[in-house]
Amino acid sequence: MDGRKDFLLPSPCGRVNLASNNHNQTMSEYFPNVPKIKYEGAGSDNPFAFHHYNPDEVIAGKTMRDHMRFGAAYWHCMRNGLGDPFGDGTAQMPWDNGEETLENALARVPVFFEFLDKIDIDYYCFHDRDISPEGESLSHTHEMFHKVVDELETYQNNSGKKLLWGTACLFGHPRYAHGASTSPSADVFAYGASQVKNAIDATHRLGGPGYTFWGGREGYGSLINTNMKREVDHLAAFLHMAVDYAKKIGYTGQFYIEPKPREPSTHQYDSDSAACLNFLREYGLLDHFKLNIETNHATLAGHTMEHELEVAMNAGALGSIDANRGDELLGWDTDQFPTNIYGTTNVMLRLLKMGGFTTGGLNFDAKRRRESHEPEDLFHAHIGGMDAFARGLKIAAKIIEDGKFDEFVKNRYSSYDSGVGSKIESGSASLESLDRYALEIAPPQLASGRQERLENLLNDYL
Ligand code: XUL
Ligand code: CO
Repeated sequence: MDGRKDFLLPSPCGRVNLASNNHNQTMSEYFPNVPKIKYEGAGSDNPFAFHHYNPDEVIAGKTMRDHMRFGAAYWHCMRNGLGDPFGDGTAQMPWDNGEETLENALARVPVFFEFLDKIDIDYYCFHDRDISPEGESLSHTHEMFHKVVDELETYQNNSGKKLLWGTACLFGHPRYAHGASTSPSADVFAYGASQVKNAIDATHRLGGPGYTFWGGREGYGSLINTNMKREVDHLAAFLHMAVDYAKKIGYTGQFYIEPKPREPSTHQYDSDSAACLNFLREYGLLDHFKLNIETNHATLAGHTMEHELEVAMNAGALGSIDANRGDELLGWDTDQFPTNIYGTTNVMLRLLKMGGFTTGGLNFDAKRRRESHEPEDLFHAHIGGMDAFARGLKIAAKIIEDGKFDEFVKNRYSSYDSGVGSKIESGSASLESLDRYALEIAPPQLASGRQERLENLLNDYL
């Protein structure tokens, strides 16, 4: 369980400690103790500086900024009170009066853009309900939503900051307790469709190159009351409607599905990369969707992040990344900031090999720990994540340039480059021809996989 259910709902949980009632519309600096974060190099001991992320430095033919396309998550930065299942929120947000009003929603926008400016992050992502509240009716909800979208558009235009992707929160409100497109209620399906229509409109208007579907409740609590076949059919119908609507309004952004195996559902239909790809293929959606892979979701699925990335890449379907990490001692989606250089190196290795992002980026779907409740902690958290990815990028570029791993792996499969192996790969071998072949040769001699040697080599780069 994570804190999002506390802050995406107008629930008292997680909001209790936020209201300080000293919100001041004319305040120009919401983070007065934090300077604009700049690169100072590895020798710096300034905690408000990048020690490794140098946005304009060119690595492997591109600036770090262009490789990374870092994004900040509106939900974690602006709406996460840092509550957990056992306690209320702790986050100090002096700009937020804790009310679910349009006025308070609008008041958060300049804070977020000051944050983006000071942390030097170019992109952001949001759910509809992060940026604006539920209203008295669905039309009132949409009306407030588009007013905040107007405000975001103004701030984007004035700052040059960009939307990476938009999405609709189809998991927070109690109406989605049984799912949205997979709810047994067709009226709930329709409400979800209405939210998605408006969220796609907003993403289109804000120039977002991507739109994400994360189906937190698109799964089941138990099969005892579930018609899985109908639910999955409905999920596919929902996504087809989104594809059709995008076409109709001329939105050419990339749709993403974000896999996660469970939490809050017991089983989420988009459980991992392979399950998503199979679903997309089965329902004729593969041409319209790529995957947004999140590290902590890979862990929950019992996979490494590298595994999830490679499954997606091999299908030409790696679209974007939600950057974070889990905690080995906790079995849930802790959404911690990525600080593990092994992890970031492994991600950047795949990304470089893929040729980099087109529409996607590295969105920090990550939150501070509950104890890191001061506004400046938002900066320490993102600085650490950005520096960790910068180091991962540099290490990965060097590994690729040296080519030692690639050469080893290439040699490991070289028996398929000629002779019987190339016949197998080209499809010109058969069980009979291989039977004749195998009977004639000496028993196969196996070469070592040298896993430990390669692990040592990787450590030499770190
Ligand atoms: C939930 C999660 C979501 C998606 C967007 O675990 O990762 O925030 O990224 O809905
Ligand atoms: Co995510």
